[in-house]
Amino acid sequence: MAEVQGTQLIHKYLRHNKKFPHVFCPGCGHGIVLGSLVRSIDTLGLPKDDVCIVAGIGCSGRLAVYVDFNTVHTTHGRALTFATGIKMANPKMNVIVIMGDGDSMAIGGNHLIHAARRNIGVTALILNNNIYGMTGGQCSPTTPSGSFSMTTPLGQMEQSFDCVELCKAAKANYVARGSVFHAMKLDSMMMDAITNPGFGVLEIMSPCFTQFGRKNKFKSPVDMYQYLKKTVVPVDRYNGMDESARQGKIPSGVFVHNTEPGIEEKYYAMASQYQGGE
Ligand SMILES: Cc1ncc(C[n+]2csc(CCOP(=O)(O)OP(=O)(O)O)c2C)c(N)n1
Ligand code: SF4
Repeated sequence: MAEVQGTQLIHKYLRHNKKFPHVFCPGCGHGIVLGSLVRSIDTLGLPKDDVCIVAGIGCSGRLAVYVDFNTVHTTHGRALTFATGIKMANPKMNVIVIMGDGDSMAIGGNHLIHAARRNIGVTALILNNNIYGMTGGQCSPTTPSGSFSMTTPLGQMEQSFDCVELCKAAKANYVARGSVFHAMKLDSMMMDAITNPGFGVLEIMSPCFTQFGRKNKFKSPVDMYQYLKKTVVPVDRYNGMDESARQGKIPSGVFVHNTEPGIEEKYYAMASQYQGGE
């Protein structure tokens, strides 16, 4: 049954006869995000023409290439700027932005905090693999302190960003974190994020064995999924833990759930007022 549904979704939503085979390495988490995205849009019943996927550059950015919606594969770090323009021009469009941790929090970090501050009505999916995957494994703003990368061969000396805390501080309307190990929960968070008004962020922990795992003593991609199973815990459980039990754990769930309308709604309401509408 699930297999039949999977085949139907492939035919309905993927550019299966044009853009495949895909570029993802065996065990890459990004393909699971792609599955979750397609299932979520299908379950929500959004017409394909009412969805626009905007992505930056990176392995994560490739997701936009594979799906048969309105899609824009933009420049590294600038996906949110394109998405902002699309949403302001066409507020009825469901605009979903896909970025890596490098894309969203390094080169595009300024756009992330201002999209949150502005409350533009787009959904940002941040695929966090703790590394620059596509370009060979340089450290990113979420590479944990002490871990190894191509540019930190003796261990990362800098602190890392916590995406959820960053977006909370920047006043995003909706902030959640999931993982590709918990795929069913991911589907429901993704639907929640897509349907919530204003700026929504869903951070998704998505392993990259090729560029991060191998350098950090993971034996295989499976080892990385087992790590997610052990370390990603529901936020309620996390909040009930003492400080020592929290060490190494990643809280998951919904952290902010406001329903403030996006700036595009306020803008059009104001425009109509000044054009003599109300
Ligand atoms: C303006 C610009 N700077 C740098 C690059 C090179 N570049 C392409 S992808 C990438 C990093 C991708 O890492 P991330 O955003 O974390 O995505 P991932 O590949 O890990 O999914 C970089 C630095 C670029 N294409 N354009
Ligand atoms: S390099 Fe990493 S992020 Fe890129 S496809 Fe391979 S496993 Fe995925």
